[in-house]
Order: sequence, then structure tokens, then C-alpha cells
Amino acid sequence: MFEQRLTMNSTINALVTGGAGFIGSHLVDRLLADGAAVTVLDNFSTGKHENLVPHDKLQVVAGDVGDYATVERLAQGMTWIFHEAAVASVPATIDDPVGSHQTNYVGTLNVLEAARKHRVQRVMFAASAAAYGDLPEIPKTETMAVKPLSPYAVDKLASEYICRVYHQLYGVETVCLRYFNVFGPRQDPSSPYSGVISVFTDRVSKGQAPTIFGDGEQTRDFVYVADVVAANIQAATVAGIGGETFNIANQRQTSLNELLRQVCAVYGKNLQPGYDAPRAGDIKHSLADTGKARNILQWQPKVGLQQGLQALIDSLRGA
Ligand code: UD2
Repeated sequence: MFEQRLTMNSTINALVTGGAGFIGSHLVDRLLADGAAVTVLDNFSTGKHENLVPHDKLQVVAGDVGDYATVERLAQGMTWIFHEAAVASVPATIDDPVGSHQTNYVGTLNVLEAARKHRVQRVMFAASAAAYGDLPEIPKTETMAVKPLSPYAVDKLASEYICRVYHQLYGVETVCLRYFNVFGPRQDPSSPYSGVISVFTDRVSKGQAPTIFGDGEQTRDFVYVADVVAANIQAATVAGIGGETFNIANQRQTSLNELLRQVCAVYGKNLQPGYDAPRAGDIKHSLADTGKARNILQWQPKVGLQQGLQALIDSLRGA
């Protein structure tokens, strides 16, 4: 309803870091469909070539966002940069805090400095609900206290701060979007720390019972990837929001037990989960207040959990 289409009277040039990944590749599809010229920078550590459909306005560069010279070269002539590249697994950042910092913080700094040098109109940053940590108060609003609990969360939050500083000091327009639990097609289920919806759909489709860590009464706020893409387009186009941070979520709390029931219902299967010990560091409840995004970004999620699950499972069946 609120979502705007891009008007491509003059050409929009967009750089999408992490553009071959789960969220980035959906953003690339949308930008190309709207007429933008898109450059993808991806190191293909988790991104996949098959996530990108060849297009005459798409340029794909294999390279690292941690390498300033590469980012600086690609930023030239860009209207927008969508900075989605990250080591997205929290445990991977716990195993390698120094290596992941190079991507998750230095990568952001490189993007900002390149944007400053080449006068890029706006930078959209993929921030994370991880910033809130396990502080109990919900729903989360953007002004609440933060408590990052992992190198991943620290780097995402520090990246938000440096985005704001680049806006204040140098006038680079930055918009930070704190994603909650994003799900949808192309989310890779293969790691033990993959998004729970990708893991559940993968297992249930094979008739295998999923494992729930804990009692299954922990809750998450699941947001469909197309809604995250729409939020990014709003963040790029709404005037006067440089330096701001927005929660991007569904504002719906779903328990893991309920999630599994819904996944089983879409597949028409009745599988009882195995229950295992809670995962170390898991937070109990997560829920966003998305009022700021509704009011200022003029964005609201359109795809509910059930509809998103259906779309995801349809796409998995079609694949
Ligand atoms: C999400 C983000 C993470 C970080 C964090 C901040 C994803 C994929 N990860 O982690 O990047 O921002 O939020 O709080 O969005 N679970 C099961 N069985 C499984 C897999 C998971 O029970 O097979 C549980 C898991 O223990 C957790 C819940 O499902 O309680 C969600 O897990 P997740 O890994 O999808 O996402 P989360 O919220 O830990």
C-alpha cells in the first residue's frame, strides 16, 4: 500500500554488497525489475552465482568488501549503496572475531568512506536486532537500550554508530535497518545455525522431524524477505531520513512450537519434533515495535507468516 515504485527517469545506479546472498539477491531482483543498473560485490563465501539471473544491467564483481580499493572503485558513479555483505552467522563470528570484524565492521567503514569520496546519494545498511541482545523488555523500539552479546552484534551495532557519524560529520546519507528474523527463498538450510524456518522447511519436506532447542515456547518476529526488500527501497527513496535507524519486522510474535505446526500444516504432514537443550546464548523472546518504520519510512510488512511460508514452500517445490 505504502510501497513506492522507483521512477527511472534518470538512471539509478545501485551497488549491492553481498548481492549474491539471501537478502541481497532479492534486492538485486527488485532493483533490476524497477529499471536500475545494479553492481553486485560478493566474495561468494556464502553467496551463490545461481541466486543471480543474468541481466544486461547487472554487473557481478567477485571481491571483498573488506578491501577498500575494490569498494572505492565500485562506488564511483553510484546513486545508492545497499550494504548487505556480512558474516551473518553469530557462531562464525564467535569462532573468528578478528576475521569477521574485517567484513562486519571494516566493510561498513569502507563502504561509507567510498560513499563519501564519490558523493553517493545514500547508503542503506543491513543492521540487526542482535543489537538488543537479551534485555527482557519487548516490544523493542529503536530508542531502547542495546546489549550486544557477540562479535557479530558488536560489529553490527558499531556499524550503525559509524553510519550515523558519517552522516553527522560528512553529510553522507545513511539509513540503518535493524532486521529481525528474515525468512524466504534462497536462505540456505545447510548449517546448524541457518535460519530456523529454512531448517524446518528442509526437514519437514523430507519427512524428518526437526529438533527444537529448548521447550519451543521461545518466540521470534519473522519477516518475509520481500518486505525487507521493500523497506530498503523506502529507505533509499523517502526524503530526510539520513542518520536514522528502523526496526524491520512483522510486529508478530510466534513461538517455535507454533511455527512448526504452521510448517507442517503447509506440507500436510504431522511430525513431532525432538526437543533438545536450549542453544547457548539464545534469547527467549523477540518482538519489534515497527511504528517508526510505519510512520517515517512509510513501510509496513505485507506478507504474514502463513502467506510467507506458503510462498517459500511453493518456491522450494518449484525448484
Ligand atoms: C537471529 C539471527 C542472528 C542474530 C540474532 C539476534 C537469523 C537466521 N539469525 O538469530 O543473525 O541477528 O537473531 O538475536 O535470523 N532453533 C530450533 N531448531 C533449529 C534451529 C533453530 O529450535 O533447528 C531455534 C533457535 O534455538 C532459536 C530460534 O529457533 O531459539 C531461532 O533461531 P535462528 O537461528 O533462526 O535465529 P536467532 O533468533 O537465533
